[in-house]
Formats: sequence, structure tokens, C-alpha cells
Amino acid sequence: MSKSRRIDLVGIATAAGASVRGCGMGPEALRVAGLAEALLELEHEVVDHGDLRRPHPLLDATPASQRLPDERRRDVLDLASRVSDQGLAILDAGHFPVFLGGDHSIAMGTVSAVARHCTAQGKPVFVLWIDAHADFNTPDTSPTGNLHGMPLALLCGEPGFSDEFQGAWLGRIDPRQVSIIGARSVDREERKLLSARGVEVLDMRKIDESGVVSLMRTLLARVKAVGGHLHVSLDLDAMDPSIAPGGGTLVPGGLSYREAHLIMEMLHDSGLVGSLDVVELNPFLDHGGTSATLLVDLVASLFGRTIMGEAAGPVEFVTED
Ligand code: HAR
Ligand code: MN
Ligand code: MN
Ligand code: MN
Repeated sequence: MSKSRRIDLVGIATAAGASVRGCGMGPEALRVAGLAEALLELEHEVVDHGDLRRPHPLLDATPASQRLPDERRRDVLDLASRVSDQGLAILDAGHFPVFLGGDHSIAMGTVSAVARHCTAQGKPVFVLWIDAHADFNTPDTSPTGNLHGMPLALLCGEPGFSDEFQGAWLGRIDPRQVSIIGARSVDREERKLLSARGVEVLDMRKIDESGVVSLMRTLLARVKAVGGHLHVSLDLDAMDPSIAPGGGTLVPGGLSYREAHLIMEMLHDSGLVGSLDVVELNPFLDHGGTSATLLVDLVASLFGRTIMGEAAGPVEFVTED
């Protein structure tokens, strides 16, 4: 039987960290695809806080990718500090925050909230980053300068980020308590950092060879052993582009529909997950809501949806007289 939770939805309507515009519409597409309804159907309590966004729309004919990096960085950091404070308040109230992106730079704020909350409670934080990418670049190693490729490095305390990136909102996590699953596009300098810091990379080859079940069991046992809080950061592009076309940085060879669901089902059963990001959905590139619907179904699995339903106990046979 799934435990009923109070779930707080927070949209972060931004693409400031991305190379492609459109994922600022992600939170609304997830709502239209029925996110709250799916959670209510599972008998959870749901509150939707609406969206955080930049104060005024940019009246600017320049494509986002060509805009001044300074301005995009300011947007990313402004949202990060706001989402961190709002996420912290939700966690401190004992609720489960679900952060709806937006591009993956929002995790600078979401994971910071989790780190601040858990540090105050003396609870170790573990992060499961479900992604085609490692998002462990720094401004020095990034081949693109896009901030959605850097949140994990900032959160893990990598040097190379300017003073603007530091602040009371920035919580820190231990890179040895970060696992990236589904990776298949990691930059050369990024690889070196990941190994030097001891980040666990469960890449697609490892999934092919061992299967998600054994990898997930090992990971969950580590978190459970120390009573940790597990934050899950779900990037749409972890899934194979054939089932998740609505993203700006797709990479072939991703998680299958069932692999992705099995990860979510095992996460649910573990009872260890306390916060979630759903990021990088670009409704402008999606095919009629396919990717938004997939994400809603994956979140439902994480919150206890099962194939046979919860009431399906042992089969009862009816005998005829
Ligand atoms: N690694 C590349 C970079 O740093 C691509 C990053 C793309 N990131 C995301 N999030 N879509 O995972 O630019
Ligand atoms: Mn807590
Ligand atoms: Mn990502
Ligand atoms: Mn990605």
C-alpha cells in the first residue's frame, strides 16, 4: 500500500540555462498532461504553487542562444536563489517538493534547498541524476557555456564558478553521494572531473550489461544504510528519443520505456525519495504531448502507481455451487 504524501508542485518556467528556447513552457505542459490529477488519483494531497519566472518577458529578437551570457546567468541565479528558498520552506514543512522545469539549471536551486534542509537535520543527501548528460561542467570545462550543463559541478563545490554563484541559497552536496544514471554524452574534461571527485556514473553500457535492477538495488542499499534523503533529478533526455522526442539536446541510445518505469517503481518501493525535479521538457519540440505524458506517467510510478493497482492482493477464486 502506497503511503499518502503531501506533494507541493513548483514550476520554474525558464530556458535561461539551455541552448534551445521552449522548455520555459514545460511546467504548463506537465499540468496539461495531467500531473496533479495523476497524483490525486493515487490519493496524495497536492498543492500547486504556480510558476517562478523572470520578472518581465524579454522583448528581444535575439535567439536565447545568442543573447549575452551575462543576462542569462543573472536569470539562472535569480531563479536558483528563489527556488532554493521556496523549496526549503516546503521541505521544512515536511512536504514533498516536485520541481517542474524549465531547463536543468534549476537544479542549482532545487538541490540547494534539499542540501540546506538536510544539513540542518544532520541527514545525508544522495542525488540520483537521471540524464543522458552528466551536467558536471564548470565555466572552464564547458564546451558550450550553457548553464544547464553545469549544475552538479556547482552543487559539488567545484572551483571555477565566479562569486556571483555563491550565496546563502547555495547548499552543498558530496560528489561521492551522487549517481548519474542513463549517461551517454559526457564531455572530455567533464569525464576527468567526474572520476577525480568519485561521482558514480551508471552509464548506458552498464545498464545494458547489468540491468537497472541490480544497479538500483546497490544504490538504494547505500542510501538506506545511512538513513539518507534521496533527491531524484529526472531529465527528459535520459529516455530514448524514440519515446521522448520533446527535448532540445536529444542523444540516441537512451532508457527504454520499461527501464525508466522500473527505476521509478523501485524508487517508490524504497521509500527513500524525498524530492524530485522533472526537467528539460520542451513542449515546442514535443510531438503532441508524447513526452509530457511520458513524464507524468513516470512521476505517477514514482508515487506508487502499479500495473495491477494497489488493491490487487492474492487472487481469489470464485467457486460455483
Ligand atoms: N555537456 C554539454 C554542455 O555542457 C551538454 C549539456 C546538455 N545538458 C542538458 N542537460 N541538456 O542534461 O553543454
Ligand atoms: Mn525532511
Ligand atoms: Mn540534464
Ligand atoms: Mn540531459
